Amino acid sequence: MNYIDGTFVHANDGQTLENYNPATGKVVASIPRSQSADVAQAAAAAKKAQPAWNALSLKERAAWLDKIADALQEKHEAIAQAETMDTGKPISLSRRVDASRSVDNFRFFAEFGRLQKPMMFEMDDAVNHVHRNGLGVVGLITPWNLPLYLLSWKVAPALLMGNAIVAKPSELTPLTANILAETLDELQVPKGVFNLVHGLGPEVGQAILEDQRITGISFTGGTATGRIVAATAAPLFKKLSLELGGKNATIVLEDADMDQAVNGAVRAAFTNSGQVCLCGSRILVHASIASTFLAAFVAEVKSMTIGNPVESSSQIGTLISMDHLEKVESYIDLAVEEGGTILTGGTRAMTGAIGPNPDGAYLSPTVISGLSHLSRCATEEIFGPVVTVHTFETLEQATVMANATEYGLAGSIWTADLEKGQALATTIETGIVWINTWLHRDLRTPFGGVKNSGVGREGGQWSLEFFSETTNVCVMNPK
Ligand code: TXE
Repeated sequence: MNYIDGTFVHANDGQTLENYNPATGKVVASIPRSQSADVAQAAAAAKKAQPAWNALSLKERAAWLDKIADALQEKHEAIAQAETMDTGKPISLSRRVDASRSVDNFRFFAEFGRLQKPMMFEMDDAVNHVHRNGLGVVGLITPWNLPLYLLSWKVAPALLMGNAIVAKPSELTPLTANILAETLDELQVPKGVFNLVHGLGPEVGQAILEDQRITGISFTGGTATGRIVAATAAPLFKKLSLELGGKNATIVLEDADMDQAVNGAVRAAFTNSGQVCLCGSRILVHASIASTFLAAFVAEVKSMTIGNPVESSSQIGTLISMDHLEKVESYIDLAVEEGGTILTGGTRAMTGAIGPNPDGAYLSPTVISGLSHLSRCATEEIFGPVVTVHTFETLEQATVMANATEYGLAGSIWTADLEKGQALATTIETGIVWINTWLHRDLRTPFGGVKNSGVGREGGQWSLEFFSETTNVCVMNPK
């Protein structure tokens, strides 16, 4: 159901969309296929509710975030189960990452809000006071790979800074957004402050982009969609945050701790079946250690348990959909055409505790070598359990190879020489680099990409700045 002005409602015209479990191919829910009329109602409700919400103090809104965190914590298992049913990701991952981080996002921004100090700039003869207010109504558009994790990453700072929200989750993964709406409803968050409108990107998403009452858009999704978002929203002078795709390099230097590097590279490549924008989908390894590294890497990949996502033992579940599976497979075919060698994987893995399920979008983790670092498979975002491996001789070559894509989101460097690692990190065109780790997050730090990976940063102060407008009041000292 949509959640508009504090009420759960169907789409105005009653249309629906079916929502599938990618592990079984079965329909698990039906959601509204909303249109611009539904968005208009949500935007109107948000616009009405926003001034009173904005009038609360930062501390009062932070207290709301704490309540939301507490309530979501109680639903931790329900959230994990819903996320696994919607995405096909292993339940252990949904528990450890999706459900936990959704709670943490609210908890973090509550605490971070309380730490904010009044901003003042003194002059010889005057004092400037910087006031921050919410932007107004913000549109939050989120993808399917980390549904509640990414939605809550936007909802929490947006609420904290005094905004009212019109949110649209991916049509492929609507379930946990509903849990969030139910939670806010149970807590009696003022009506209209949070509105949820389900439906398709070109219909609901587009209407959010175009609605004049919505003054800021925070979008996470594919780069191609990001281009449409920017083209629609920029001429309307909406504030825009774009978190887009990635084609991140895992760079293994000759002095790396081999076990640590192999383990890290496997995690970076195959977490959530490679469907994380931060995934290390290209491994650049120093030629002198390439054969040792590759042997250990392939052995570890082969040992991963592919299975029914609801089983705690499964390390790899399904991809998001059969359509996406076919897209990823087309890249594997292309890799072979481009001269690559498949070292492991590349096949549908119809396994799991429930027995082979040809309707499940299972694909075994795939490692490809022998491709040019400029090949399509090594430069385009595949967003699946596919990693290409390339070798380099010098750090300069590693930099050139790492930078040879249109993307610039993240990367990791594995080395025993932290100074060398840090120097190399500064040569990579990217928003985030990890050294001897991957996806190790401090929520205060800036998160986002350069080049076609996006515009702007999220996290800590960056999120607060995005979701607010400042007014500088300059007060002349009395004579
Ligand atoms: O994402 P979309 P898709 C990448 C990945 C994947 C590709 C496409 O490579 O294969 O993007 O995935 C909404 N106006 N990433 O098709 O379409 C849509 O309904 C407004 C990387 O699922 O970008 C959904 O809510 N909104 C990424 C959201 O945009 C529109 C995570 C994202 O969907 C819209 C997911 C429109 N015209 C995919 N069209 C990451 N960076 O993590 C669609 N949407």
